[in-house]
Amino acid sequence: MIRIGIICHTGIGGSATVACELARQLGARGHAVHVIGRSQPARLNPAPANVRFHAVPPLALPVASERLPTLEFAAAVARISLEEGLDLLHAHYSVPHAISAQLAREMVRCQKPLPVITTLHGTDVTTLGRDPEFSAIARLAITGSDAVTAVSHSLAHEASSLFSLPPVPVIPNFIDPTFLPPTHTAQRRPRSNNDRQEAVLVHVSNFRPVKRATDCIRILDLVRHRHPCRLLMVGQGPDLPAARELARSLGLASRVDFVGEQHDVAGWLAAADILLLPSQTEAFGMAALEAMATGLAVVASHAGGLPEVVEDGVTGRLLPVGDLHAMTDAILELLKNPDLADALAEKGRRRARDLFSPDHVVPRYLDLYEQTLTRFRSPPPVR
Ligand code: GMT
Repeated sequence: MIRIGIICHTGIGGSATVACELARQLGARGHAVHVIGRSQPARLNPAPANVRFHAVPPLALPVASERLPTLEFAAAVARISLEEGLDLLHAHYSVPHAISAQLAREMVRCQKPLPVITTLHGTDVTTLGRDPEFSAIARLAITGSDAVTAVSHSLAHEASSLFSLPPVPVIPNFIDPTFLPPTHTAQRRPRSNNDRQEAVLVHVSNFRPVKRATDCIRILDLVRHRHPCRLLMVGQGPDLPAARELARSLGLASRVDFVGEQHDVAGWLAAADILLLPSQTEAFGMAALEAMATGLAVVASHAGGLPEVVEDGVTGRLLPVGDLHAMTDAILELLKNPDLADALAEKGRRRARDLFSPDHVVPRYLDLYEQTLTRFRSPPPVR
């Protein structure tokens, strides 16, 4: 049994989903898991077997008007590591969580060895790694970790070339098919040959500029002239007002439902025909995997790690970033050919189950934990 501290974001983003589901899976395999984050994630309430959540509150320090999240996390992680006798820390995102974990490792060094394993999720490399001010800290977060993984080959290559690192091992994200309540699959929208049936597109994201959420509105505008169609926009973030305004100015307000952040993403996916993910880049694209697992064809950008998740022409369609006409044509082809859409959806479901199931992925994390602990416990070579 390994005592594992998982440090992660606790919202509804993909990295939080993966970290919480990893905690659940490790707990189910008999390991003691302590998830450390800002606020109780809905996915861990009620807490699964052998999993405990520890909230890190903001520090009320009269001399510092600024927030100090990295230090707040470091102090909490060091304390929890000693109280709970943790064997290792697994940080999700290099900045800030790997930095906090490394500070905690140094704070407890005299009392216990505490290796830090870091999983890179995307913007910690693709955005921070290119930022002239932050790239040095992003690099330190990676090189100071005792083991590093990336969620896709695309991200691993980018990290190694940006920071001149040896190859970074890849452990992909996963989805637990049993976590999707059976009613969702049972309620899957029936496809129809009827050309006049209104199709439903769905987009799920945090509406950051990298998601190109306004592309979804423009694509709806192109599709609806050739097929009755509406669009579900699930999530919220900086580009939400621009997406709303674009929908209004194109006369599409009544065809777009902005439903905000939703915990039951699977339920919204099941109410749609096609997932639309026109991102500038995605390290992995958790929304695409969730769509595949719920039996939905995906139309997405050919960018980042998406081709590792969605097989073009087999489980969905991947088109060049920003090519709205190609995405529109791909959607229309699927809407006009429900058998093709069903075939893609079925292959997507199988791909999710065969390549991205917990049983495929979780043992790889456990192997890495064991290897790292062995390395830490063995005495240093005699010189
Ligand atoms: O996409 C985001 O901006 C959120 C971020 C997150 O914290 O979940 O997503 C990143 O990590 C996910 C989980 O590994 C990946 O599925 C997303 O592709 C990745 N986002 C980007 O690379 C833009």
